[in-house]
Amino acid sequence: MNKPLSEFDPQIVDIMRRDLHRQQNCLTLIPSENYASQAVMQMQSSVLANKYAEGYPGDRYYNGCEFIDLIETLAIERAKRLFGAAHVNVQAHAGTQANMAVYHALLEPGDTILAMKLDHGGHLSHGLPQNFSGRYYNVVPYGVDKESGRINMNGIAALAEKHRPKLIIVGASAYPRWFDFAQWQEIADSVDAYLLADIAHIAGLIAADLHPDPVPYSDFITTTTHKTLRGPRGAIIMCRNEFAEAIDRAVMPGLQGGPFMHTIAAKAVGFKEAMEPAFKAYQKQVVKNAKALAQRLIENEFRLVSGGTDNHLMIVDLTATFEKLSGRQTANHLEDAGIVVNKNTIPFDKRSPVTTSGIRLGTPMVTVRGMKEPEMQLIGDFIGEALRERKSTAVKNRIREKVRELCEQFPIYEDLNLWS
Ligand code: DSN
Repeated sequence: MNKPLSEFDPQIVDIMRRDLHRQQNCLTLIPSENYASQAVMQMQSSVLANKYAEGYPGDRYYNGCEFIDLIETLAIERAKRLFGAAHVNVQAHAGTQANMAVYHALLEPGDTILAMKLDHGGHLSHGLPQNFSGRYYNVVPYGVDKESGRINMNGIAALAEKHRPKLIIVGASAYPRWFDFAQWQEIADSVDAYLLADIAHIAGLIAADLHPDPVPYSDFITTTTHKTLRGPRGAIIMCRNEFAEAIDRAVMPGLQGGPFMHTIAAKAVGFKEAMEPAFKAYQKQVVKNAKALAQRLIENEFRLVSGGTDNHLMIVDLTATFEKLSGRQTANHLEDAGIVVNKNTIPFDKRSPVTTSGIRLGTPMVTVRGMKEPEMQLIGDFIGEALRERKSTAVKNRIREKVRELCEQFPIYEDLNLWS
Protein backbone atom coordinates (compact mmCIF):
# COMPACT_ATOMS: atom_id res chain seq x y z
CA MET A 1 0.00 0.00 0.00
CA ASN A 2 2.73 2.48 0.93
CA LYS A 3 5.22 1.63 -1.77
CA PRO A 4 6.11 4.50 -4.14
CA LEU A 5 3.69 4.50 -7.07
CA SER A 6 6.42 3.70 -9.59
CA GLU A 7 7.25 0.53 -7.63
CA PHE A 8 3.69 -0.45 -6.86
CA ASP A 9 2.25 0.13 -10.35
CA PRO A 10 5.03 0.56 -12.90
CA GLN A 11 2.61 -0.35 -15.68
CA ILE A 12 0.40 2.72 -15.29
CA VAL A 13 3.37 4.99 -14.48
CA ASP A 14 5.02 3.89 -17.69
CA ILE A 15 1.92 4.72 -19.75
CA MET A 16 1.62 8.11 -18.04
CA ARG A 17 5.29 8.84 -18.79
CA ARG A 18 4.80 7.90 -22.42
CA ASP A 19 1.98 10.42 -22.64
CA LEU A 20 4.17 13.02 -20.91
CA HIS A 21 6.77 12.48 -23.64
CA ARG A 22 4.09 12.64 -26.32
CA GLN A 23 2.94 15.98 -24.85
CA GLN A 24 6.54 17.24 -24.77
CA ASN A 25 7.46 16.09 -28.29
CA CYS A 26 4.27 17.15 -30.13
CA LEU A 27 2.87 20.54 -30.97
CA THR A 28 -0.64 20.52 -29.54
CA LEU A 29 -2.97 23.02 -31.20
CA ILE A 30 -6.25 21.83 -29.67
CA PRO A 31 -7.80 25.11 -28.48
CA SER A 32 -9.75 23.59 -25.60
CA GLU A 33 -6.70 21.98 -23.97
CA ASN A 34 -3.94 23.56 -21.92
CA TYR A 35 -1.00 22.70 -19.66
CA ALA A 36 -2.09 23.33 -16.07
CA SER A 37 0.66 24.75 -13.89
CA GLN A 38 2.55 22.52 -11.48
CA ALA A 39 0.86 24.38 -8.58
CA VAL A 40 -2.60 23.58 -9.94
CA MET A 41 -1.70 19.91 -10.45
CA GLN A 42 -0.13 19.67 -7.00
CA MET A 43 -3.35 20.85 -5.36
CA GLN A 44 -5.48 18.61 -7.56
CA SER A 45 -3.63 15.52 -6.38
CA SER A 46 -3.76 16.54 -2.71
CA VAL A 47 -5.34 14.95 0.39
CA LEU A 48 -8.42 17.09 -0.15
CA ALA A 49 -9.57 14.35 -2.53
CA ASN A 50 -10.30 12.29 0.59
CA LYS A 51 -13.14 14.45 1.89
CA TYR A 52 -16.88 14.31 1.30
CA ALA A 53 -18.53 17.72 1.64
CA GLU A 54 -22.06 17.67 0.20
CA GLY A 55 -23.61 21.06 0.81
CA TYR A 56 -22.05 24.51 0.84
CA PRO A 57 -19.68 26.37 3.21
CA GLY A 58 -21.23 26.48 6.71
CA ASP A 59 -24.05 24.12 5.73
CA ARG A 60 -22.74 20.60 5.02
CA TYR A 61 -24.17 17.12 5.30
CA TYR A 62 -20.83 15.85 6.62
CA ASN A 63 -18.75 16.74 9.66
CA GLY A 64 -15.06 17.56 9.48
CA CYS A 65 -15.53 20.35 6.93
CA GLU A 66 -13.84 23.18 8.88
CA PHE A 67 -10.95 23.54 6.40
CA ILE A 68 -12.95 22.47 3.38
CA ASP A 69 -15.25 25.45 4.03
CA LEU A 70 -12.25 27.78 4.03
CA ILE A 71 -11.09 26.35 0.71
CA GLU A 72 -14.44 26.60 -1.05
CA THR A 73 -14.96 30.14 0.28
CA LEU A 74 -11.53 31.16 -0.98
CA ALA A 75 -12.24 29.69 -4.44
CA ILE A 76 -15.58 31.54 -4.58
CA GLU A 77 -14.08 34.86 -3.45
CA ARG A 78 -11.22 34.62 -5.94
CA ALA A 79 -13.54 33.77 -8.85
CA LYS A 80 -15.80 36.71 -7.91
CA ARG A 81 -12.80 39.03 -7.88
CA LEU A 82 -11.36 37.67 -11.12
CA PHE A 83 -14.57 38.10 -13.13
CA GLY A 84 -16.42 40.73 -11.08
CA ALA A 85 -19.36 38.33 -10.65
CA ALA A 86 -22.03 38.68 -7.94
CA HIS A 87 -22.43 34.97 -7.16
CA VAL A 88 -20.24 31.99 -8.06
CA ASN A 89 -20.81 28.27 -7.68
CA VAL A 90 -17.47 26.44 -7.92
CA GLN A 91 -18.80 22.88 -7.58
CA ALA A 92 -19.78 22.02 -11.17
CA HIS A 93 -17.70 19.05 -12.28
CA ALA A 94 -17.51 20.07 -15.96
CA GLY A 95 -18.88 22.51 -18.52
CA THR A 96 -21.85 20.35 -19.48
CA GLN A 97 -22.86 19.99 -15.81
CA ALA A 98 -22.60 23.78 -15.42
CA ASN A 99 -24.96 24.31 -18.36
CA MET A 100 -27.28 21.57 -17.07
CA ALA A 101 -27.48 23.38 -13.73
CA VAL A 102 -28.62 26.61 -15.41
CA TYR A 103 -31.30 24.74 -17.38
CA HIS A 104 -32.35 22.81 -14.26
CA ALA A 105 -32.65 26.04 -12.26
CA LEU A 106 -34.71 27.87 -14.90
CA LEU A 107 -36.52 25.61 -17.30
CA GLU A 108 -39.19 22.94 -17.48
CA PRO A 109 -38.97 20.16 -20.09
CA GLY A 110 -40.29 21.50 -23.39
CA ASP A 111 -39.24 25.11 -22.75
CA THR A 112 -37.61 26.88 -25.67
CA ILE A 113 -33.87 27.61 -25.86
CA LEU A 114 -32.19 29.61 -28.63
CA ALA A 115 -28.63 28.31 -29.09
CA MET A 116 -25.86 27.88 -31.65
CA LYS A 117 -25.83 24.77 -33.86
CA LEU A 118 -23.00 22.32 -33.27
CA ASP A 119 -21.76 22.41 -36.88
CA HIS A 120 -21.64 26.22 -36.79
CA GLY A 121 -19.53 26.25 -33.63
CA GLY A 122 -21.92 25.43 -30.76
CA HIS A 123 -21.52 22.79 -28.06
CA LEU A 124 -23.18 19.41 -27.45
CA SER A 125 -24.90 20.75 -24.34
CA HIS A 126 -26.42 23.65 -26.30
CA GLY A 127 -29.15 21.44 -27.71
CA LEU A 128 -27.70 18.69 -29.90
CA PRO A 129 -30.61 16.28 -30.47
CA GLN A 130 -28.54 13.33 -29.13
CA ASN A 131 -27.64 15.28 -25.96
CA PHE A 132 -29.93 15.63 -22.92
CA SER A 133 -30.35 19.30 -23.85
CA GLY A 134 -31.81 18.50 -27.25
CA ARG A 135 -33.95 15.73 -25.81
CA TYR A 136 -35.63 17.63 -22.98
CA TYR A 137 -35.92 21.16 -24.37
CA ASN A 138 -37.32 22.71 -27.51
CA VAL A 139 -34.13 23.98 -29.09
CA VAL A 140 -34.20 26.59 -31.84
CA PRO A 141 -30.74 26.59 -33.42
CA TYR A 142 -28.96 29.61 -34.88
CA GLY A 143 -25.88 29.65 -37.08
CA VAL A 144 -23.50 31.92 -38.91
CA ASP A 145 -23.97 33.62 -42.29
CA LYS A 146 -22.69 31.58 -45.18
CA GLU A 147 -20.69 34.40 -46.74
CA SER A 148 -19.16 36.07 -43.69
CA GLY A 149 -18.91 33.06 -41.36
CA ARG A 150 -20.11 35.43 -38.62
CA ILE A 151 -23.25 35.58 -36.51
CA ASN A 152 -25.76 38.05 -37.91
CA MET A 153 -27.37 39.83 -34.96
CA ASN A 154 -30.43 40.88 -37.01
CA GLY A 155 -31.03 37.20 -37.70
CA ILE A 156 -30.77 36.39 -33.98
CA ALA A 157 -33.26 39.17 -33.14
CA ALA A 158 -35.71 37.83 -35.75
CA LEU A 159 -35.43 34.24 -34.43
CA ALA A 160 -35.93 35.45 -30.86
CA GLU A 161 -39.00 37.47 -31.87
CA LYS A 162 -40.49 34.51 -33.75
CA HIS A 163 -39.84 31.76 -31.16
CA ARG A 164 -39.92 33.75 -27.87
CA PRO A 165 -37.33 31.50 -26.11
CA LYS A 166 -37.18 31.36 -22.35
CA LEU A 167 -33.38 31.14 -22.53
CA ILE A 168 -30.86 32.46 -25.07
CA ILE A 169 -27.37 30.95 -25.03
CA VAL A 170 -24.45 32.94 -26.39
CA GLY A 171 -21.17 31.08 -26.61
CA ALA A 172 -19.38 28.49 -28.69
CA SER A 173 -16.70 25.86 -28.93
CA ALA A 174 -15.57 26.76 -32.42
CA TYR A 175 -16.26 30.42 -33.22
CA PRO A 176 -13.20 32.58 -33.94
CA ARG A 177 -14.84 36.00 -33.46
CA TRP A 178 -15.88 38.17 -30.52
CA PHE A 179 -19.31 38.13 -28.91
CA ASP A 180 -20.78 41.55 -28.18
CA PHE A 181 -22.72 40.59 -25.03
CA ALA A 182 -24.48 43.98 -24.78
CA GLN A 183 -26.25 43.29 -28.08
CA TRP A 184 -27.25 39.83 -26.89
CA GLN A 185 -28.73 41.27 -23.71
CA GLU A 186 -30.74 43.77 -25.73
CA ILE A 187 -32.27 40.92 -27.76
CA ALA A 188 -32.90 38.79 -24.65
CA ASP A 189 -34.60 41.74 -22.91
CA SER A 190 -36.75 42.45 -25.96
CA VAL A 191 -38.39 39.00 -25.66
CA ASP A 192 -38.15 38.57 -21.87
CA ALA A 193 -35.63 35.75 -22.18
CA TYR A 194 -32.83 34.93 -19.76
CA LEU A 195 -29.31 35.22 -21.15
CA LEU A 196 -26.66 32.56 -20.54
CA ALA A 197 -23.11 33.28 -21.71
CA ASP A 198 -21.08 30.08 -22.05
CA ILE A 199 -17.53 31.45 -22.06
CA ALA A 200 -15.71 28.11 -21.68
CA HIS A 201 -13.31 28.82 -24.52
CA ILE A 202 -12.69 32.52 -23.96
CA ALA A 203 -12.70 32.75 -20.15
CA GLY A 204 -8.95 33.41 -20.00
CA LEU A 205 -9.24 36.20 -22.56
CA ILE A 206 -12.14 37.73 -20.63
CA ALA A 207 -10.26 37.52 -17.32
CA ALA A 208 -7.37 39.36 -19.01
CA ASP A 209 -9.69 42.06 -20.48
CA LEU A 210 -8.95 40.95 -24.04
CA HIS A 211 -12.55 40.16 -24.98
CA PRO A 212 -15.83 42.04 -24.25
CA ASP A 213 -17.06 41.32 -20.72
CA PRO A 214 -20.24 39.22 -20.35
CA VAL A 215 -20.75 39.93 -16.63
CA PRO A 216 -22.76 43.18 -16.82
CA TYR A 217 -25.06 41.77 -19.52
CA SER A 218 -25.72 38.13 -18.63
CA ASP A 219 -28.05 36.51 -16.10
CA PHE A 220 -25.84 33.42 -16.03
CA ILE A 221 -22.28 32.68 -17.11
CA THR A 222 -20.76 29.22 -17.29
CA THR A 223 -17.18 28.32 -17.97
CA THR A 224 -14.84 25.41 -17.75
CA THR A 225 -11.68 26.16 -15.80
CA HIS A 226 -9.12 24.25 -17.85
CA LYS A 227 -9.13 25.84 -21.30
CA THR A 228 -7.69 29.35 -21.83
CA LEU A 229 -8.18 29.87 -18.07
CA ARG A 230 -5.45 27.25 -17.41
CA GLY A 231 -6.82 25.86 -14.15
CA PRO A 232 -7.78 22.26 -13.36
CA ARG A 233 -10.42 20.33 -15.31
CA GLY A 234 -13.76 21.53 -14.01
CA ALA A 235 -16.28 24.35 -14.28
CA ILE A 236 -17.96 27.21 -12.45
CA ILE A 237 -21.29 29.01 -12.74
CA MET A 238 -21.66 32.74 -12.20
CA CYS A 239 -24.98 34.52 -11.87
CA ARG A 240 -26.79 37.55 -10.58
CA ASN A 241 -27.56 37.41 -6.85
CA GLU A 242 -31.27 36.85 -7.45
CA PHE A 243 -30.47 33.42 -9.01
CA ALA A 244 -27.85 32.36 -6.44
CA GLU A 245 -30.04 30.02 -4.43
CA ALA A 246 -31.64 28.45 -7.51
CA ILE A 247 -28.22 27.75 -9.05
CA ASP A 248 -26.74 26.31 -5.87
CA ARG A 249 -29.75 24.04 -5.38
CA ALA A 250 -29.64 22.99 -9.04
CA VAL A 251 -26.03 21.84 -8.61
CA MET A 252 -26.59 20.12 -5.25
CA PRO A 253 -28.93 18.31 -4.65
CA GLY A 254 -30.27 18.82 -8.20
CA LEU A 255 -27.51 17.27 -10.27
CA GLN A 256 -24.47 16.40 -8.20
CA GLY A 257 -23.60 14.92 -4.82
CA GLY A 258 -20.20 15.46 -3.27
CA PRO A 259 -18.05 18.24 -4.69
CA PHE A 260 -14.48 17.43 -5.75
CA MET A 261 -12.72 19.43 -3.06
CA HIS A 262 -9.24 18.79 -4.48
CA THR A 263 -10.41 20.25 -7.77
CA ILE A 264 -12.08 23.21 -6.06
CA ALA A 265 -8.79 23.92 -4.26
CA ALA A 266 -6.96 23.67 -7.59
CA LYS A 267 -9.53 26.06 -9.11
CA ALA A 268 -8.66 28.53 -6.33
CA VAL A 269 -4.98 28.23 -7.26
CA GLY A 270 -5.82 28.74 -10.95
CA PHE A 271 -7.87 31.87 -10.15
CA LYS A 272 -4.94 33.30 -8.13
CA GLU A 273 -2.63 32.65 -11.09
CA ALA A 274 -5.11 34.35 -13.41
CA MET A 275 -4.92 37.54 -11.31
CA GLU A 276 -1.13 37.78 -11.79
CA PRO A 277 0.25 40.27 -14.37
CA ALA A 278 2.00 37.35 -16.12
CA PHE A 279 -1.40 35.85 -16.95
CA LYS A 280 -2.46 38.95 -18.87
CA ALA A 281 0.83 38.92 -20.79
CA TYR A 282 0.26 35.23 -21.58
CA GLN A 283 -3.28 35.84 -22.90
CA LYS A 284 -2.07 38.75 -25.04
CA GLN A 285 0.50 36.44 -26.62
CA VAL A 286 -2.15 33.73 -27.14
CA VAL A 287 -4.14 36.19 -29.27
CA LYS A 288 -1.07 37.52 -31.11
CA ASN A 289 0.02 33.95 -31.83
CA ALA A 290 -3.43 33.02 -33.13
CA LYS A 291 -3.38 35.97 -35.52
CA ALA A 292 0.16 35.08 -36.68
CA LEU A 293 -0.76 31.41 -37.22
CA ALA A 294 -3.96 32.38 -39.07
CA GLN A 295 -2.00 34.72 -41.34
CA ARG A 296 0.60 32.05 -42.13
CA LEU A 297 -2.08 29.48 -42.90
CA ILE A 298 -3.70 31.94 -45.30
CA GLU A 299 -0.27 32.46 -46.93
CA ASN A 300 -0.16 28.66 -47.28
CA GLU A 301 -3.44 28.95 -49.23
CA PHE A 302 -5.79 27.71 -46.55
CA ARG A 303 -9.24 29.23 -46.18
CA LEU A 304 -10.28 30.12 -42.64
CA VAL A 305 -13.92 30.31 -41.62
CA SER A 306 -14.73 34.05 -41.32
CA GLY A 307 -11.33 34.83 -42.83
CA GLY A 308 -9.31 34.86 -39.60
CA THR A 309 -9.59 35.13 -35.84
CA ASP A 310 -10.14 37.60 -33.01
CA ASN A 311 -9.50 35.10 -30.24
CA HIS A 312 -7.38 32.01 -29.53
CA LEU A 313 -8.70 29.68 -32.25
CA MET A 314 -9.35 29.32 -35.95
CA ILE A 315 -11.27 26.88 -38.16
CA VAL A 316 -9.70 25.74 -41.40
CA ASP A 317 -12.21 25.01 -44.19
CA LEU A 318 -10.49 22.21 -46.07
CA THR A 319 -12.97 22.18 -48.94
CA ALA A 320 -11.31 25.25 -50.40
CA THR A 321 -7.81 23.68 -50.59
CA PHE A 322 -8.05 19.90 -50.49
CA GLU A 323 -11.59 19.09 -51.49
CA LYS A 324 -11.31 15.34 -51.08
CA LEU A 325 -9.56 15.47 -47.71
CA SER A 326 -11.79 15.21 -44.65
CA GLY A 327 -11.03 16.78 -41.29
CA ARG A 328 -10.51 13.32 -39.84
CA GLN A 329 -7.89 12.39 -42.46
CA THR A 330 -6.22 15.78 -42.11
CA ALA A 331 -5.89 15.49 -38.34
CA ASN A 332 -4.38 12.01 -38.78
CA HIS A 333 -1.84 13.25 -41.36
CA LEU A 334 -0.84 16.08 -39.03
CA GLU A 335 -0.49 13.70 -36.10
CA ASP A 336 1.93 11.67 -38.25
CA ALA A 337 3.97 14.89 -38.50
CA GLY A 338 3.85 15.50 -34.73
CA ILE A 339 1.11 18.17 -34.83
CA VAL A 340 -2.02 17.45 -32.79
CA VAL A 341 -5.24 19.19 -33.87
CA ASN A 342 -8.87 18.15 -33.88
CA LYS A 343 -11.22 17.59 -36.75
CA ASN A 344 -14.12 20.02 -36.70
CA THR A 345 -17.24 20.66 -38.74
CA ILE A 346 -17.37 23.85 -40.76
CA PRO A 347 -20.60 25.84 -41.10
CA PHE A 348 -22.95 24.14 -43.61
CA ASP A 349 -20.69 21.08 -43.60
CA LYS A 350 -21.75 18.32 -46.00
CA ARG A 351 -19.83 15.74 -43.97
CA SER A 352 -20.84 14.29 -40.60
CA PRO A 353 -19.32 15.44 -37.27
CA VAL A 354 -17.33 12.20 -37.28
CA THR A 355 -15.71 12.91 -40.65
CA THR A 356 -15.94 16.74 -40.99
CA SER A 357 -14.58 19.12 -43.61
CA GLY A 358 -12.48 21.20 -41.24
CA ILE A 359 -9.91 21.26 -38.50
CA ARG A 360 -9.79 23.51 -35.43
CA LEU A 361 -6.52 25.03 -34.25
CA GLY A 362 -5.68 27.12 -31.21
CA THR A 363 -2.64 28.67 -29.58
CA PRO A 364 -3.10 28.39 -25.76
CA MET A 365 -0.65 25.48 -25.39
CA VAL A 366 2.14 26.53 -27.71
CA THR A 367 2.01 29.94 -25.98
CA VAL A 368 2.46 28.38 -22.52
CA ARG A 369 5.65 26.83 -23.94
CA GLY A 370 6.95 30.33 -24.73
CA MET A 371 6.49 30.22 -28.49
CA LYS A 372 5.87 33.51 -30.28
CA GLU A 373 5.13 34.80 -33.80
CA PRO A 374 8.25 33.34 -35.52
CA GLU A 375 7.36 29.86 -34.24
CA MET A 376 3.74 30.35 -35.46
CA GLN A 377 5.10 31.00 -38.94
CA LEU A 378 7.13 27.80 -38.77
CA ILE A 379 4.09 25.84 -37.56
CA GLY A 380 1.92 27.28 -40.35
CA ASP A 381 4.54 26.14 -42.87
CA PHE A 382 4.82 22.68 -41.26
CA ILE A 383 1.05 22.26 -41.58
CA GLY A 384 1.06 23.44 -45.20
CA GLU A 385 3.89 21.12 -46.23
CA ALA A 386 2.62 18.10 -44.27
CA LEU A 387 -0.76 18.35 -46.02
CA ARG A 388 0.53 19.12 -49.49
CA GLU A 389 2.97 16.20 -49.19
CA ARG A 390 0.63 13.99 -47.18
CA LYS A 391 1.31 10.94 -49.34
CA SER A 392 5.01 11.04 -48.49
CA THR A 393 5.88 9.28 -45.25
CA ALA A 394 9.44 10.60 -45.63
CA VAL A 395 8.24 14.24 -45.64
CA LYS A 396 5.96 13.67 -42.66
CA ASN A 397 8.82 12.00 -40.77
CA ARG A 398 11.14 14.91 -41.61
CA ILE A 399 8.58 17.41 -40.32
CA ARG A 400 8.03 15.29 -37.22
CA GLU A 401 11.76 15.51 -36.50
CA LYS A 402 11.73 19.31 -36.97
CA VAL A 403 8.71 19.50 -34.67
CA ARG A 404 10.56 17.46 -32.06
CA GLU A 405 13.58 19.79 -32.27
CA LEU A 406 11.33 22.84 -31.89
CA CYS A 407 9.56 21.25 -28.93
CA GLU A 408 12.90 20.55 -27.28
CA GLN A 409 13.64 24.28 -27.25
CA PHE A 410 10.25 24.96 -25.59
CA PRO A 411 9.62 22.38 -22.83
CA ILE A 412 6.07 22.02 -21.50
CA TYR A 413 7.35 22.01 -17.88
CA GLU A 414 10.70 23.08 -16.48
CA ASP A 415 11.28 19.68 -14.87
CA LEU A 416 9.90 16.70 -16.73
CA ASN A 417 11.11 14.37 -13.97
CA LEU A 418 8.46 15.66 -11.60
CA TRP A 419 6.24 12.73 -12.41
CA SER A 420 8.89 10.05 -11.94
N1 DSN B 1 -15.98 22.34 -25.59
C1 DSN B 1 -15.38 21.18 -26.20
C2 DSN B 1 -14.14 21.58 -26.93
O1 DSN B 1 -14.13 22.72 -27.32
O2 DSN B 1 -13.22 20.81 -27.19
C3 DSN B 1 -15.21 20.12 -25.23
O3 DSN B 1 -16.48 19.77 -24.72
